[in-house]
Amino acid sequence: MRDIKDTIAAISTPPGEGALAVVRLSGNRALPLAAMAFRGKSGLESVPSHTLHVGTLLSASGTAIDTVVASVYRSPHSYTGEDVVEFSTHGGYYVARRALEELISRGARLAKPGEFTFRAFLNGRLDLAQAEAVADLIASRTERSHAASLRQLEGDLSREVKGIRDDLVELCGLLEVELDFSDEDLEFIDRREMKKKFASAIARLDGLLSSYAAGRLIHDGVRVAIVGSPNVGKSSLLNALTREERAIVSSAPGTTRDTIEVELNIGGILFRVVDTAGLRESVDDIEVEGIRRAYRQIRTADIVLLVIDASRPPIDGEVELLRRMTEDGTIQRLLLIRNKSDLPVSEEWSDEGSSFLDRLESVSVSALKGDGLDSLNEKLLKMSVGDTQSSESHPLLVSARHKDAVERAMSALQMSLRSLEEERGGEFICVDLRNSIDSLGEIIGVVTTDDILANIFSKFCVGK
Ligand SMILES: Nc1nc2c(ncn2[C@@H]2O[C@H](COP(=O)(O)OP(=O)(O)OP(=O)(O)O)[C@@H](O)[C@H]2O)c(=O)[nH]1
Ligand SMILES: [Mg+2]
Repeated sequence: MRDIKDTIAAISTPPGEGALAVVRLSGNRALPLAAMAFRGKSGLESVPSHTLHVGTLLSASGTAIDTVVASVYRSPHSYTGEDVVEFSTHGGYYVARRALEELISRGARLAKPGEFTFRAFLNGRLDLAQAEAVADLIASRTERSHAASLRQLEGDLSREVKGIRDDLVELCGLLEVELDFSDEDLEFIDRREMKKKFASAIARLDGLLSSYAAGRLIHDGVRVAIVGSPNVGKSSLLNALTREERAIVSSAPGTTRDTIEVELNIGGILFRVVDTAGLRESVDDIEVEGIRRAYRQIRTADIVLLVIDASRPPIDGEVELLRRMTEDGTIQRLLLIRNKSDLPVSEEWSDEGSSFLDRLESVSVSALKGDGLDSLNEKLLKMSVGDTQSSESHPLLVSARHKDAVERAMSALQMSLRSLEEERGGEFICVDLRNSIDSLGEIIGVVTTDDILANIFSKFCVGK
């Protein structure tokens, strides 16, 4: 994909019937290739950048394919930094494909996934974190994930990473000069001053790392598992949250077997809520499998909603089950749902044995009547993204790749600081400092490998 001599072409709109489709062309020969297939008032090769031209797209034999609008962007002022022509054709299954074939038969090459954005990266139009944000922006489905990817595209994260990296590069540079004069025992920067700079970089990296807990959930969505004993109203709760009869509800315990997943938008965040089989000892093979699946959901959930039927006393083994859940260190966040609040509360939930439940975050709801759902939604939001606001000034870390790089940068920086504190030689401080600089460089693409790039751009759609 690093070969940027070819002129590439692709359909940039999704397949299917629609009013318009866009066929995009980028590269050295984009203008002559487009001009060959286009008949309009002016020849496309000589028109100025950022202009639109109505005309006819022609096959090699001169027959008309479609009436189109050609948008012309000249290098370097285009998305890719190269000459770019975009043909807006009529939509549908045939026309855009036919137009693409025509451009390819005249010498363009079919673009690989993400290749336009890859060229934008190679030509310095975007850094790597910004290029990744393009894919995220396209994939975003809620207000908050959209806002996060837009901010990353605008360079929020890149600026912060570059700022920290520049400071470290400067430190490293001074240490290296010092090493060159090591015979003379000179110190170019005061060690106290240096420690301050380290502390500031560590604090900034720490800020990024701590934004990841919320950033990941904003980016990937929040997995919520609804669990509890049979018949407590788990499926009713799922239906109430979605305002749809999604899962079967019945008064017979053991109704739900398979897991049922729905997606909800709460406060601009995507929640993937899963209803599961009621947890109990069972000899029924299908139910046992359902319960196994329920436990799998519990292990992978970001938030577990532990549902009880507060209108009846605990059933056999239920208190024990609840206690196990609350003590299970693998469960990240637990919210107790006291369901059936439309009925009188059973006193037995206040017994000594159940007092540990009072220490849990909880909410009373009636899945049947829809009471308490607003407060449940509020708690879900607070437990997942806390107080992070979409407009907050600190950049968010949303991708596992970035978090991994920041973690490596942090541990190298801490090792470097230790060398400094132990008053070891400048070369020791520098080795780790350079590693830290490189890790940060991976985020914005100053340091990359073909593997990293292939991995990132292969996730794009063709035509972007
Ligand atoms: N009064 C009242 N009844 C409810 C409420 N929520 C659920 N129910 C009733 O409780 C019974 C069980 O509801 P489900 O939603 O099927 O319970 P479940 O936890 O999914 O049950 P399993 O799938 O068998 O584990 C049904 O008869 C519901 O109508 C509620 O808030 N108030
Ligand atoms: Mg159910």
